[in-house]
Amino acid sequence: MPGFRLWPGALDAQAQAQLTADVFARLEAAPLYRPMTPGGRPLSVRMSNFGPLGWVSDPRGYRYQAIHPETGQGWPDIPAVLLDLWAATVGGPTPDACLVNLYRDGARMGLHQDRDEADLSAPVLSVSLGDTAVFRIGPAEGGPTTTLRLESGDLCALTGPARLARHGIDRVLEGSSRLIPGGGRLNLTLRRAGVSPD
Ligand code: MD6
Ligand code: FE
Repeated sequence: MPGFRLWPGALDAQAQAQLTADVFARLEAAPLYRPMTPGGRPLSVRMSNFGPLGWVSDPRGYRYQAIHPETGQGWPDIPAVLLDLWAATVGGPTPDACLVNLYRDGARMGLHQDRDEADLSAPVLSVSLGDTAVFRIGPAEGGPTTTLRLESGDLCALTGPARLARHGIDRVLEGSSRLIPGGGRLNLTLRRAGVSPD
């Protein structure tokens, strides 16, 4: 699919372990929680955010906001290594939001489009850590989808013509990695959510 980019094995074992430690340290200040869908059901994925803006969902809808909905505090900063990965892959103006997703106990994510960002021309970059996921992707307009596996250390991005592709996580192969303390899969997605300051 044009605009879908994949960098398999971009992070080696040591980089994965360091990034995982960085993420869990920041989650002390911004705990994972289960957002509610606008329809009032809890998501199976647990979430938090890093950066000036964080993606949230609740009965009022989907949006980006500067504070954690449960603690009322600002989100922790984005780990520097993630900003470096952005610069080395998709490049362009620096991201202002990093959504953290933790999949455990059969959590999955339905097909969706990432379209809550102010500028839909900026890419979204995803970093996978821990258990392998079955990622599904298809055209923005609907129609046939394909699946591929995202393994620990892989990066992928939705850019250009794939920016509004429909995508989701069918399932996570539980126990396929020992990286995450307590098991499961972490996914970090870097975005430009807000309005560019120029
Ligand atoms: C996940 N990823 O891998 C979910 N979004 O857990 C996403 O929803 C995603 O992988 C935008 C761009 C890349 C992604
Ligand atoms: Fe997404």
